[in-house]
Amino acid sequence: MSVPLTTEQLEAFQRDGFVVVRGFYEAAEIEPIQCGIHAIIGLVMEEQGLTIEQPPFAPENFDDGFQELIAHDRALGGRVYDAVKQIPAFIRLVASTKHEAVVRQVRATDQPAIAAGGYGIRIDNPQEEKFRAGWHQDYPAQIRSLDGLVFWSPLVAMTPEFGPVEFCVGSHRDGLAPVQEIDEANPDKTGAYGLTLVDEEARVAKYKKTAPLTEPGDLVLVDFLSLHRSGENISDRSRWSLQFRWFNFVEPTGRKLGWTGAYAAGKDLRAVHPELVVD
Ligand SMILES: O=C(O)CCC(=O)C(=O)O
Repeated sequence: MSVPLTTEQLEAFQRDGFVVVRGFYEAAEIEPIQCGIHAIIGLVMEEQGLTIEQPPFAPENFDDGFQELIAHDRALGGRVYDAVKQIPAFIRLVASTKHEAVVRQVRATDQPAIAAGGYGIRIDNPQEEKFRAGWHQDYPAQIRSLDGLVFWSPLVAMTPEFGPVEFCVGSHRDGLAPVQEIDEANPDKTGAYGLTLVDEEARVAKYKKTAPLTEPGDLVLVDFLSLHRSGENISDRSRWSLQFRWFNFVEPTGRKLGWTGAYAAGKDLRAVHPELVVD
């Protein structure tokens, strides 16, 4: 069996609920995605008749012009967001044999699975709250299997100003956390974004926090039960990142539930896991 993670990386993942794997992806896997994003931004500008300057593609400036585009019309950001997850190089990476090998190794399974609708490219815009993920575990938002995994990777070099993802170290070991379906402080957050932890402050207070700074090509592998949240982007550029979610067909809870999805699959968490949702 292929073992992509070292013994140290595997131990760190099991202990902390996440692990950073530097240089997991090659430039040849990442750059075609950045290049596709650059092209889509250009096509949207052209279609809108905008004369925003867009330099030729380079991996460092693949999103040049995007801030001007969303300043002109924020809805065009949504158009780009929906389009970029249909870039062939991105879809090729979703089903990468590298991901499959990690799931096989980490979950000791012969039946890895890709979470339908569980992949995408986040665009965390400067100073925007609506789509910022608060403290959460991925399982209630995705279901599929209790031992699912998130493969998270940045398309821009992370700095503290970008608001890197923050983790509660070791929180996966305390199991599933109950949730409410409304974020009282942010009532415009809906679906998975509206899920908030019950007694959030007390729950997260007990863990050490860390927010690793990563580069394009690095992987952050995250356990579906790990508590984490988006940082605040206080820079003047959008924070672009890849998410791929895989799960395990053999895990008993997922199997019992028929590997159902949640919000992205149009399913109601309350119908599947009533004990998890508190009024
Ligand atoms: O990128 C982020 O800010 C959050 C990502 C996240 O929560 C996830 O992929 O589950």
